[in-house]
Amino acid sequence: MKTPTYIEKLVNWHEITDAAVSAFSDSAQIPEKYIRTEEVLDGVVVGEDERYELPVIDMCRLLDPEFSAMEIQKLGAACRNWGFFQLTNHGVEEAVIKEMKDSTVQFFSLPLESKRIVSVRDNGFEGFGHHYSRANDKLDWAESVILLTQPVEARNMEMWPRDPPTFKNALDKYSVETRNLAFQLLSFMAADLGIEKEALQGAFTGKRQSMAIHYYPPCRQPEKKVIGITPHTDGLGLTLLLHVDDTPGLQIRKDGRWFPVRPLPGAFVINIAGILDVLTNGAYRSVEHRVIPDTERGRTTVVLFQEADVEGMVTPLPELLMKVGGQPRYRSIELDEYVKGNFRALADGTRFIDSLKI
Ligand SMILES: O=C(O)CCC(=O)C(=O)O
Repeated sequence: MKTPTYIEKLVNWHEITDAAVSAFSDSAQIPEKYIRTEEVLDGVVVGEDERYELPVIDMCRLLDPEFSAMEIQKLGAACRNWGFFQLTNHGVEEAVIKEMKDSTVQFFSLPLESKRIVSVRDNGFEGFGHHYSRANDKLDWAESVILLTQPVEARNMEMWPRDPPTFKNALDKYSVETRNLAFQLLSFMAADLGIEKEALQGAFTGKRQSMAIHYYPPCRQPEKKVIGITPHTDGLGLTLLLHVDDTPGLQIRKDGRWFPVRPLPGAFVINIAGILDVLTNGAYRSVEHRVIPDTERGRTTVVLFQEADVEGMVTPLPELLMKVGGQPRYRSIELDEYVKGNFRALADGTRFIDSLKI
């Protein structure tokens, strides 16, 4: 199956070379193209000494009639104020998660030539490599694989790793479980927004899901400032992130400061992406985040992106506007145009949904 044309030529991919692998393996010599001093120093990082709590939502409480209303309120506050939360007791089968984690670790442990069998090709967006920013041609301190996972007919199986042999099955199952989890969460978000769950879920039904797996090697020279993922906001609908290990690194920008996420064992990190921000007419916020590599330990994550639209448009949900009698805060735009604009903005380091604000 051909790569969807809407992303062609828009994602900047860079091949992982032997030189990158050797820089990653001991970080003794860090090539100039990875050094991002200004970006790393932009904004204060909240330190260990400051007490702060990123929201934690408990799925068991969402499902328990006794606590559900309270937990839904907490969920709504997390989506409005932070755009991020950790989700505990999510109910995704442990065996599915384990197989996905193991397969991801095994893939990244392969020699470069084995990983390069699924290197990104020509103008495609799926496969192995690392992305870079068009604005300054700088590289992230990471290697990644991006794949389209749903709908099943849209999968480009040539780009799915064959090694380890468990990978395809693991991702297939994981993709279904995470989609189901996303839909369950959307029903509680709808309750918080005061609309029928079908209105919100409907925007996600049958839509694309894609996956990124990332490996961030340690960077043993902290004074050489490198970035695991350049600051960005996610463009699609809802993002579900799984920490494969307990290495921290993800930071969320709030009120001009970076808040490090302390991964809770077994939890997902969920965040609001641009389309959901627009669907909720700005009630839920898609928030900037970045990854700073650890100085000692590598970090691996599995990230799932659920896309959404309303009859091909990225637009505030009519049900929501009717309910609050509010004015749309964003102008409507066709999904394909939105995705193109979003990728262009990502490469330029800007935020596309800001350009849709009325
Ligand atoms: O790996 C992470 O912690 C963040 C990944 C991310 O932001 C992304 O894939 O867009």
